[in-house]
Amino acid sequence: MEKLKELVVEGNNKDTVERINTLLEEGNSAEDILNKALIPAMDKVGELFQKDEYYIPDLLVASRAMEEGMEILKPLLEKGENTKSLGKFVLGTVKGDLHDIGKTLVESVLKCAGFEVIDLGTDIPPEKFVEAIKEHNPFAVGLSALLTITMVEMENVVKAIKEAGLRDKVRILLGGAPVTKEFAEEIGADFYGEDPHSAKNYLLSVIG
Ligand code: B12
Repeated sequence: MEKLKELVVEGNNKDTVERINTLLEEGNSAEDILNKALIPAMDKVGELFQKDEYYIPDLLVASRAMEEGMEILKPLLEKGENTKSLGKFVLGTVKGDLHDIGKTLVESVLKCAGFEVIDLGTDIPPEKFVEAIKEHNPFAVGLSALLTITMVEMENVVKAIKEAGLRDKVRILLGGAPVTKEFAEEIGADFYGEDPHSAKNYLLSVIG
């Protein structure tokens, strides 16, 4: 696992993929590989970036290795996906924000739990969230933001949902590294999830 973490931090896609396949063959689970190597690798990359030891190209190369690794793990995480839908969930990264690794993990975990996830992608303006709610009629919406400056967009989405008269129809969940429970309360969202599992448990409690 430690070796895999190093490979992702270095942005070595080819060896990352090989290492993941070896770890899987050795009997490690996709969840373990994710939690013990890939996510800690991204944390390390963030640290190096903050210390000015890594620059944007390094971030990009490392996240590409992470994404290639996720390509292998995603189907395994979504394995056993329920065929009967527990309800629709609209998900997106807010306007101005291109980070989608965490959002993709939320998608996989919720799909595996049996929710139908409509992933809008990244850089999604408030009106697109509103349109998606009107079109798909989900019981909950998830917003992701990784930048302090894009967190404010979450408030704009909550406002837009209210203005469209849809606030009573959906639960609003927030997530992403800079977001907090206090912030979620302050802007009138229903739930802050520090990881996909807490979101899954919350959604399961909502549907009863
Ligand atoms: C990879 C990465 C990138 C990649 C993103 C690639 C991609 N496809 O996503 C690239 C290179 C594009 C990038 C760009 C930038 N980045 Co960047 N990036 C990162 C890095 C290293 C890792 C993020 C990540 O994927 N983590 C792993 C995932 C699994 O964790 P996560 O996203 O937090 O998600 C988890 C939870 O938060 C939660 N979750 C997430 N979303 C949701 C949603 C819901 C509803 C729920 C319930 C839960 C949930 O579940 C996930 C699993 O547990 C972080 C450092 C860090 N430690 O976070 C910096 C970081 C986020 N980036 C940063 C910066 C500054 C930038 C840039 C502005 C750099 C620049 N000057 O251009 C740009 C901005 C581009 C843009 N407009 O968005 C800063 C942000 C500082 C701040 N607080 O504002 C960080 C913190 C680095 C740092 N230490 O300074 N970045």
